[in-house]
Amino acid sequence: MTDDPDIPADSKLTRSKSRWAELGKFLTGLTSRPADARLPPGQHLVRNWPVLDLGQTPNVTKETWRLDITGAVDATSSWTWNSFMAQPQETRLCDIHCVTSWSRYDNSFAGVSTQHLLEAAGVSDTATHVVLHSNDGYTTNLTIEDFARPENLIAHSWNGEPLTLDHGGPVRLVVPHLYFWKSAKWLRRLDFVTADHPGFWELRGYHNRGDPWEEQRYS
Ligand SMILES: Nc1nc2c(c(=O)[nH]1)N[C@H]1C(S)=C(S)[C@@H](COP(=O)(O)O)O[C@H]1N2
Ligand SMILES: [Mo]
Repeated sequence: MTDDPDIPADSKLTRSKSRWAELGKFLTGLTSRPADARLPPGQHLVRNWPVLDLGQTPNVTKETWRLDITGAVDATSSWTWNSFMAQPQETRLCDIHCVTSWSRYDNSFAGVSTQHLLEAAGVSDTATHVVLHSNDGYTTNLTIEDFARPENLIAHSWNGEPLTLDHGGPVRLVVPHLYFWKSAKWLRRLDFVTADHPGFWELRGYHNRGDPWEEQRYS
């Protein structure tokens, strides 16, 4: 059923993941990726880390930061910095692919896995999507299966240092398998929903999913 050692065999998430596997939900996009490819089509490599956002940098501190978890959940909850840092912490290496065509290799992010959040927050089996809400008013949408990928992090650090404000500190999402606009900076609220609600860029001509290996840039 599962061979992921982080997931208890009987958990709600495991049951959900088993159902998704039966439905073949994970068998999209990446199947067309050449075995030896690292740079997706149309991308070029950069060594710096560009800053891209709506230009409204909210000044959120660890003390004032809250992450609300709402919608299709057992009970609405809100994480403070201390309760967030008390969750199991992971460090993961990933490549970043921005839809504006830059890619950056070998980024080490640290934080809490989205799989852990789904468990800890008691997200309902009825949730099909999540809408990420940020302190700058930005929103973006993900399916639950894209949100639940084992490499995704709710991240507070990059390459061993706290995330700078420019890059979404104190806390941002990191979803490496999709274009980086899905990785919301200045995370404020996760709203689990039972229908799709396109976000800021998705309502403005960008692809609803954004798989760089399929070049899903525009809708
Ligand atoms: N809150 C918020 N998150 C955001 C954005 C934004 O404008 N606001 N821009 C997105 C886009 S388009 C990109 S490419 C990445 C850029 O992240 P970076 O500035 O850390 O490289 O953040 C994404 N997350
Ligand atoms: Mo972007």
